[in-house]
Amino acid sequence: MPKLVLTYFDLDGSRGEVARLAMHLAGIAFEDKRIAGKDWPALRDSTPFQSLPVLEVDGKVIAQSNTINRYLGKLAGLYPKDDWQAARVDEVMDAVEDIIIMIGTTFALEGEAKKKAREALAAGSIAHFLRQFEARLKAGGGEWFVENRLTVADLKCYLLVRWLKSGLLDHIPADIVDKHAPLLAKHLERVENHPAIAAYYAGRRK
Ligand SMILES: N[C@@H](CCC(=O)N[C@@H](CS)C(=O)NCC(=O)O)C(=O)O
Repeated sequence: MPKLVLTYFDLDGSRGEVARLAMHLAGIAFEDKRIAGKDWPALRDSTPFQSLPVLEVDGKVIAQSNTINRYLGKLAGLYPKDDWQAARVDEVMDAVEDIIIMIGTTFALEGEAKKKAREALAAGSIAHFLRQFEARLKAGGGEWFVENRLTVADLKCYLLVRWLKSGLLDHIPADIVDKHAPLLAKHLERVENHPAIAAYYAGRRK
């Protein structure tokens, strides 16, 4: 196994968290380098695309979260070997990324402008994407997206759903997932109750 160092912000979610969960699930040793917001400006230009996460593999650096998720998914046995199943995993991960970007654009807005943009997103793209994810989960058998087992697609979607249901996003109703994609709400519980994931977050709370 190569020497792995994952650099991401010091938060238990968002773009760097799939990589952490995948490595914990597979019992792969890695350095979990967590960056405080105040230290980011000094680090920014030393990263390949002025963003995190980045992964060092035996001293070589690779960026872009879904690229990292695929690479680690392969190391962790959480990514299909079959090209078509792999494409189905990629489709979910890239669509989740699209939604994260759409929500991200609203963070710079304030007051009524933010409210309008978030409400439009909730009624439009978020609802639509959730229904599409639900359909893919159903097509995969209802429990996991592909191959009847947990893959990095499940981790990526789980983190989005957890964020949407958290109530932390003003003007995006916390019941949006239950309303449009009840199978995804159950999927969140399935991932959260996975013994390795439950143990990981129990450890993080200590
Ligand atoms: N396409 C990139 C986007 C990375 C990205 O925007 N990361 C955010 C954190 S989730 C970041 O580094 N923000 C700090 C900044 O843009 O200055 C990926 O998927 O890794």
